[in-house]
Amino acid sequence: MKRTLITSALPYANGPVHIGHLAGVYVPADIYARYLRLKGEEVMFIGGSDEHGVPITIKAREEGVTPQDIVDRYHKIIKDSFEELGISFDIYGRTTSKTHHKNAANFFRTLYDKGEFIEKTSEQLYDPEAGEFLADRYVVGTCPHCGKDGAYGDQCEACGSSLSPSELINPKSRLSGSTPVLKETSHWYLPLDKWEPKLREWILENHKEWRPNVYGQCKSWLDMGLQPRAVSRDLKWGIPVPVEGAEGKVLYVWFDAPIGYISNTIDATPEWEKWWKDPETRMIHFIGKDNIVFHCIVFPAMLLAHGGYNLPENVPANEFLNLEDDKISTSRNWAVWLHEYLRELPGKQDVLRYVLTANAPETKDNNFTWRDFQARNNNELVAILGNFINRATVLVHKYYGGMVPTPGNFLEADKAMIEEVRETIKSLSENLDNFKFREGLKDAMNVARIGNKYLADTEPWKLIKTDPERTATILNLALQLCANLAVIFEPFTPFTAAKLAEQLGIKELKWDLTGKFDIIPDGIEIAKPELLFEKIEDSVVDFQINKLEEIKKHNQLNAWKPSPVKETVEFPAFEKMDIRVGKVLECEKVPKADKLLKFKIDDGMGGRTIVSGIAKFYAPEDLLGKEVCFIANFAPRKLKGVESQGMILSAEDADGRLVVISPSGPVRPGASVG
Ligand code: B3M
Ligand code: ZN
Repeated sequence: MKRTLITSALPYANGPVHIGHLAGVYVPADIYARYLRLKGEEVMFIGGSDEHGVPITIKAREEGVTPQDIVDRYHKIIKDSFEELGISFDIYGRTTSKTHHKNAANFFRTLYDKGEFIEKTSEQLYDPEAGEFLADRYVVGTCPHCGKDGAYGDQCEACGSSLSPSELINPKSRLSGSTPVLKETSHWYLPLDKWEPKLREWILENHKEWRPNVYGQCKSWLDMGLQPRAVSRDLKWGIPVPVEGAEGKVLYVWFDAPIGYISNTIDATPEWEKWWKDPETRMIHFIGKDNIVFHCIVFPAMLLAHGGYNLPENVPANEFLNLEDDKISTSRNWAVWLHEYLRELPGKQDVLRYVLTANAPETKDNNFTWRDFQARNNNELVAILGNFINRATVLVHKYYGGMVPTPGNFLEADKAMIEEVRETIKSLSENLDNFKFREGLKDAMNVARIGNKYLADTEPWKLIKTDPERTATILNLALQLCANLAVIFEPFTPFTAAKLAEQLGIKELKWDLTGKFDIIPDGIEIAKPELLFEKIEDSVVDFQINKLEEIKKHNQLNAWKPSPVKETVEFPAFEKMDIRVGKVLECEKVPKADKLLKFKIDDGMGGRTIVSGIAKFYAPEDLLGKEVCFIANFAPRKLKGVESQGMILSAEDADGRLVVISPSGPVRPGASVG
């Protein structure tokens, strides 16, 4: 293959990007692009914002601004923060561009003229007050699966079920709050079923090497049987359907967005066609797992229907990244936002890239924690990689004033080290060729480990007194190993690699330097060592962890709703419940029961024992002498061998802790509550 077109999913410009997006798509795509470039291959790396779609119009409506305002704002934030993280797009475009509007409309028109669409009329939800059809996200209601309110027409975020708007119980329009009605409308559909045999053969027969998660999802879609899919919508924001009589209709966002990859290539180069149509070009889509069907089934069907385009060679989709063991969520603000990270941890781009790759959710969902972030920085980047480079360069400065020493004969230990480095880099290349970035990063770090071991075994700091010639060989090889590290870490930690290359006087990093041990000529002077990584202190991650804790608290407060009021009861039923006030005379823990406290209560009737499950919230002495309310005619029951003659009343506070209910002024023991 001559060249590789790399695409990365176009993020919706309705919010900034977070670490989940980065770990899932942009960091691996960038590693791959940089790796191929280092190998001297021709690469085109496409990115861009997805600026259509209902989430954008909803956000605009919420803020009382136009959709264009929203996408302008977030396109800039996203683009700038990607750049600062070193994501090396050849172009970062946007789907509101003129090129894209024209290109997507032409694409649709070609399929339309070829008779590739079917036109169908169906009933869809319509807001009679607003006079608009309602896209899935514009309808909210009660989830038929979990019963929670606030489920959207396409998905319930509480339980994760996919829904269609007609399944919602008590649906409401988000435009006007009115109840939607069904109304007829006609749309264009791409008959995916027509392409099913081709897709089946292409994926299931010819791409068995795809990741199991991707292959598996495709197989289950294909096995269910493909249906025609609507490619237009009744919306105001989007690319108008380029057909007479289609007023008020736009291209469905998932029809236009992948065409955005093509449009952005057109903006990048007049030679765009060679990247899309020449069979000598391979195309790789980097995406998250929720985008698999669009990139493996729908977009390929569009390309087939159009004709003349290549299909992707691979679609290395990732699973999801969690944050501190909880699902990343934009609506709950449960995320580490890239633009905030860059502001709060300046100069630490490579640390984030490293940690996200080390924890990449390649085969299963994975987790990001700030403690792990700190540990990987301090124990790996600082203690292994930084330490080796620092030791080698400091010794060269100490013994030779920074001049690269001339090596003598290689001993067995040297040859073994060189061989091990070569083997490890070979494994690294294979891993990157197969989109195994996490494993690849391990290999890269192992090369630094080999360096540390080499120095520890050969002890040049001792030899310098007795065998200066041997010391020169060791330190020369150690520097050559540093040069190898500069190359192999470039895809992962490009800022560090560039600094290191400069320090070592390497003009251009190239993959074919790897495994070589004569990269740096002897006699040249290397720059003064400068620390490549610094330790991250507890205070830095504590700040981040506190920030997340605040968010969690805020979410809990916001999410809280009193439970629904129970069925109506008449006075006699209430009267049956005998609630009294009593005074706590004694209180102790119940042995072998960490939840239970045993109370002796003065009930004005000779006293009684009550066992209550509040030991987690009160120490025995806390309630001594306090007046509490209890149900006096509650049937006695044994708890851990103690008979409880009643039930103490309590309520939950904002942190889920039980608080005992007391009268607001003094009353006599045994007084009835009513
Ligand atoms: N904007 C969805 C997403 O960000 C969508 C990707 C488009 S790729 C052509 O998950
Ligand atoms: Zn639900």
